[in-house]
Amino acid sequence: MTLFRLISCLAVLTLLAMPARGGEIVEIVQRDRAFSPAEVTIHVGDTVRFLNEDSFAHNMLSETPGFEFDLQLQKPGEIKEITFDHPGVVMVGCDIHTKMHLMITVK
Ligand SMILES: [Cu+2]
Repeated sequence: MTLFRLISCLAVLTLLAMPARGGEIVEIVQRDRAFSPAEVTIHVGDTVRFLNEDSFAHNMLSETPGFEFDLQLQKPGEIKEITFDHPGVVMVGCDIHTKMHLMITVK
């Protein structure tokens, strides 16, 4: 076995030994025109799941540069999800209720 192959094998083994990160689902509830919790820290690859417990619709969106999204109209009881694939701090709001604020830190 050449030294290069040995180093390659060691690199692969190191990657395999690293703890898996991401892939978790983190729940955020919308209730009384507010997010609960209003701040959350997640890992790259995690999914934030919004559950609308209000009796009216919401419309989650973010205008944070690099994290822009619009989850469209979310009816009562409806679930919307979004996965974050790179780190940063994301400010999320509601297009209908402009006082709703959520801060997501993606590590
Ligand atoms: Cu709303």
